Amino acid sequence: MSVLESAHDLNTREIQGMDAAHFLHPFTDFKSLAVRGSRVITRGQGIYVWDSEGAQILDAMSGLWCVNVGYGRKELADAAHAQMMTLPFYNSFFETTNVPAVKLAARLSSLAPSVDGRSFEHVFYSSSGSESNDSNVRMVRRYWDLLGKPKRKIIIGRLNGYHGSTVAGASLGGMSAMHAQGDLPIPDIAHIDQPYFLEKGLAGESIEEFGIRAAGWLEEKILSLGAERVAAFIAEPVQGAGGVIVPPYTYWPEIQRIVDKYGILLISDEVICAFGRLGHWFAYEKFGYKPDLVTFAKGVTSGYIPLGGVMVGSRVAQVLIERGGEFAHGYTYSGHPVACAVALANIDIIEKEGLLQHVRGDVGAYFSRRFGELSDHPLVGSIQTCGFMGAILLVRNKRSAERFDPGIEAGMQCRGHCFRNGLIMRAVGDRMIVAPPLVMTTGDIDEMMQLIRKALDFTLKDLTKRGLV
Ligand code: PXG
Repeated sequence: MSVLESAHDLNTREIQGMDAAHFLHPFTDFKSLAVRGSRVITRGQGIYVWDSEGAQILDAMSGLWCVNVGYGRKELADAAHAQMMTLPFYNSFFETTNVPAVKLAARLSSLAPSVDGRSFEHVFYSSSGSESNDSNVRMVRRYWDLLGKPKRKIIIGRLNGYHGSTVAGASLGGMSAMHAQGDLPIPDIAHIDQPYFLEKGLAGESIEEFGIRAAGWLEEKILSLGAERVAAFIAEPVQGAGGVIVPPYTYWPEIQRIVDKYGILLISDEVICAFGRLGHWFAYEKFGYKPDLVTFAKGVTSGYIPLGGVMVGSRVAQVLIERGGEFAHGYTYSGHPVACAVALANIDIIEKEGLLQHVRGDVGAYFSRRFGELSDHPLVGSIQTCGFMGAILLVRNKRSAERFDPGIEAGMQCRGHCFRNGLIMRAVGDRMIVAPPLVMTTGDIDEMMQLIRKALDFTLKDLTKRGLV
C-alpha cells in the first residue's frame, strides 16, 4: 500500500512527522512547528471540528473566516459530485463558457445591490482573495489607460489592512511583517493609517469625530501624491485579519465623499465581510457606500472549494467592454465549473435558511449582547462586534486600559487555552477574534460564550501566577 493510501491509518505522531518532513505551511515558522507538531484536523460537522486524537473543538473562526454554512453540508458535496460527473473542468478562455459559471455570474449580479444607478452586472473569476486583488490591480490600471490617463497608477491601501499574500495582494495590504520580506510593496502602492479608535483616537475626541479625521488621511494622501496620479483606494469594510477593526459609522460616508471629489475608484475588499458575515450579501450595503469593484472569495463557497472573484461595477465594466479590446489577464481556473456549482448550492442554503436575516436579526443581536457581557471580565479592555464578527482586547489593567508588553504574548496564551479547552479563536496580537459559522443558534452561542469565558479565566490565572497582572 502506498503512503497516500494508508494516510488515514497513520497515528497522530506519524502524520505530524510526515507533515514536518514535507509540508511547508502558510505563515509559519517551519522550524519551530516541526518541534511542536501540527494539530491534525480530521473531520467537521456543523460548528465543530475534530482532531486526530478525537477532541471535539467548537470552531469559532469558521475555518478561516469562511465556513459560513457550517461543516458537513451534503448539498455542497452533492453539487460538486454532480458537476464533476457532468463536466469537471473546462476553461473559459478562447470564446468558451460553462453553465455553472454563467448561472453564478447572473446570480451574483442579482444579489449585489445597485447604488445610485451604479450596478454590478459583471463578474471576473479567480480562485482566491489574493488572486482577485491581483485582478483588481490589473483592471484598475487598464481602466485608466483606456481613459487616456495612464499616469493614474497609484492604489492607496491601509496600514494593517489585509488583501492577500501574492506580490500584489501583500503590497496592497499594510502588514509590516509581510512588507519586510521580498521588497514590498511594489511601486505605485501607498498606504494611510487605519481607523482604529482605541489606538489612534485623541484625548477628548469622540469616535464620530475620529471617523471623519481618519477618513481625512485619504484626502491628505491624495493631495500629497497628486490626485492626477491616484487610481484607486482599497479597503475592507471591517478589517478582519487586522483584528476586527470596526470603523466609526462616520468613516465610510466621508471616504465616499473624498473618492467622489477626486474621481478615484473605490475597491471594497469583502473576502471576509460578504456572503452573510455582516448580515448582507455584500457589506457595502450595510455601510451605504458605492464601490466600483468588490473583491470576494471565502464565503462564496463557504470554503468548501476555492473560488474568488471581483464584482465589476458599471463604471469600470463599461470602459473595459466598450473600449477595451482584449484584456490580457485571467487564470486557468477562472469560472471553474465545479467551484461555481458549489457556490450556487451555497447561495441556495444561505437563502433557504434565511442566514442573512439570522445575522441581521434576533440571533445576531443575541450574539452581540452575549459577547458584550464579557466586558465584565478583568482581562477584557474593550469589545467590538459587527454582524457575526467579534473582538476582545486583552489588557493588563482594566481601569487604566494599560496594555500587556507584546513580549508576554497574552493573546497567544489565551489562544492556547482555547485550543486545550475545545475552542478555536484567533489571536491578533492581544485581540481575541471570533467569526463563527452563520448557522449558530442561540444555544450554540451560549456554549461558545462559556468556552470563551473559561479560556479567559485560565489565561488570567496563568498571568496572575506569573505576576503579570
Ligand atoms: N482580502 C481579505 C480582506 C482577506 O481577509 C484575502 C484578501 C486573501 O484571500 P486568500 O483567499 O488569497 O487567502 C483575505 C484572506 C487571518 C487570515 O489570519 C485572513 C485571511 C487569510 C489568511 C489568514 O486572519 N484573509
